[in-house]
Amino acid sequence: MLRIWGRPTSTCTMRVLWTCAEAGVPFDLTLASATMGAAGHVSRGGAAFGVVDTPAYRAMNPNGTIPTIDDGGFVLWESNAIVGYVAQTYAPAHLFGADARRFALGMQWMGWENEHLEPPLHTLVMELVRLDPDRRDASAAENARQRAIDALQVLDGVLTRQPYLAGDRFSMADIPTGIGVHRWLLLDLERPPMPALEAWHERLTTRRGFREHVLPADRHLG
Ligand SMILES: N[C@@H](CCC(=O)N[C@@H](CS)C(=O)NCC(=O)O)C(=O)O
Repeated sequence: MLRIWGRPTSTCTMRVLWTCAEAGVPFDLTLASATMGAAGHVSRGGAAFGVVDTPAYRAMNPNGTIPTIDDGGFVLWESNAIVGYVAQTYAPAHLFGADARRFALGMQWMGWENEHLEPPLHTLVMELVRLDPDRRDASAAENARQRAIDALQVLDGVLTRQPYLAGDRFSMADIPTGIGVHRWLLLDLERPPMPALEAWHERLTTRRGFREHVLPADRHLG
């Protein structure tokens, strides 16, 4: 069985969990993290799940980050690489139409998400939720809000012309981006309306893998 190390509250881990659900791949999840545990973020006084600092884990993933997978002895880290691997190996037709161009569009949007959406979202979660109020920086939060809006307008523009990011049907391109947008919509801040983006997000919320691994409120903002 595919083994996954990570935590269900990490957007990077969620990408892998949702992809496995889409692909129908059973998995065994070992809770692992240096920064969060059952009681939330360590900055709130709770203990982290750990595991990531053990020699055995570092031998698999020298970064000490999550997620990592082991599929029958094949070890892989970097969540988007894992999404691509699971899609290629277990569900090419479902996750990219078994088409090289649609696969490449998936890689494009996953790389874009890491580059343009993930950094401002990380800042917003830290500044609005996780840091002690006396350590927060309002101008960093506002700057991140603006950067997130700029990025999301790119998505909204594409989604006014097509229902999904790689075209007319759901694909792996929608997974990391959909998780980022879901988190954005949960944050307590001012958001300009983006109707095409919101309608796409609504479509994603009907998927079983999304409902199981992304929708639960306790996966976010803890
Ligand atoms: N680009 C890497 C990022 C890995 C990463 O930084 N993961 C975060 C969670 S999203 C992490 O390890 N956080 C610290 C922890 O929980 O120990 C990926 O996509 O896998």
